[in-house]
Amino acid sequence: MTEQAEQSTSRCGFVAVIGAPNAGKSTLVNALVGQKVSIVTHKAQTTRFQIRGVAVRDHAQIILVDTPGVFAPKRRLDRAMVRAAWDGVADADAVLHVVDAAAAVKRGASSEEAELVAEGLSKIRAPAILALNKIDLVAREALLALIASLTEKSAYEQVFMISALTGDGVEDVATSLAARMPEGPWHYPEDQVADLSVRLLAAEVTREKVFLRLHDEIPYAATVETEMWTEREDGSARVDQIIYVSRDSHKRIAVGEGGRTIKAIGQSAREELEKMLDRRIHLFLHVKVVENWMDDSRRFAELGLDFKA
Ligand SMILES: Nc1nc2c(ncn2[C@@H]2O[C@H](COP(=O)(O)OP(=O)(O)OP(=O)(O)O)[C@@H](O)[C@H]2O)c(=O)[nH]1
Ligand SMILES: [Mg+2]
Repeated sequence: MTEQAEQSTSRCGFVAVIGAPNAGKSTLVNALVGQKVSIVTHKAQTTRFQIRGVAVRDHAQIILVDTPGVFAPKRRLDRAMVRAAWDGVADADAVLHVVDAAAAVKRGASSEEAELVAEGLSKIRAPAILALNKIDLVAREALLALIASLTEKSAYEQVFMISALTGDGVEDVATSLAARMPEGPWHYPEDQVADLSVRLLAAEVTREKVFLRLHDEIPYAATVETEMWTEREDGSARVDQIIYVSRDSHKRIAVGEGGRTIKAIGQSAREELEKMLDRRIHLFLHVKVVENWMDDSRRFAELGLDFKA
């Protein structure tokens, strides 16, 4: 094949990955990309802004737009997150709707979130694909009833039963998405898997550890910023980050007795970051109390969130 002919077969497009909080959207994006680009926790509302992961299959570059979960928003940050989720859908070539099958079977397919997603899907032009996720937790018979009720609510071009965690069915989703990408040149270089800056990625990794280590209300009211990134001559980097919390009492919990909690958060964040970047990192974490960071429009803008959503 000549170079020209090979180029003409290249395809590239956007896939918006949407669904209720905790459905497994980020886990699926990571599985499709083949490495971690978006943080994952057992808590709802982990992803706060759009994250692009890049998967390549059959000459097609599939740009997966991981989005915050769709739910009925109450706070300003919530509203901006839900807006960011739907913004990802507007220009997409396909929409991948991820549903937590285990949760849906337990409580019945309909929920406020399910209704919100169904309503949103009814307004879009791009073809929607349903990925019924977490099938490792559900009996096959229960899935059929669930599919019947979900396909009644929205028109899907295809339905997949998958486990983003074990990888079961994930390649079938990849093949389907690749075939749906329009012809055109690739947006990203061959070896690029994500498009967030290393500073933001590092902040996200630490936020994941904050979510995993601290319980209840603190994670939702906390944010992480990379303040400084200093390259060292020996090839390592010094990374200074601030964990912002909204109250003194939260700061005490985040730091922990004798600094034990913050040390553990720092250690696991550093280990993960070193693995992801394949280099040595010296991570310095500081905890600061800022009462109203959630009402700071600058912070929203940095994450591509709409302050007035
Ligand atoms: N058993 C099982 N657990 C899964 C599967 N996929 C994801 N999970 C778990 O579900 C939880 C939520 O996963 P995430 O990928 O963070 O979900 P999300 O939809 O991105 O959540 P938000 O960003 O909060 O909207 C994590 O604890 C995952 O490990 C799966 O196929 N099977
Ligand atoms: Mg997520």
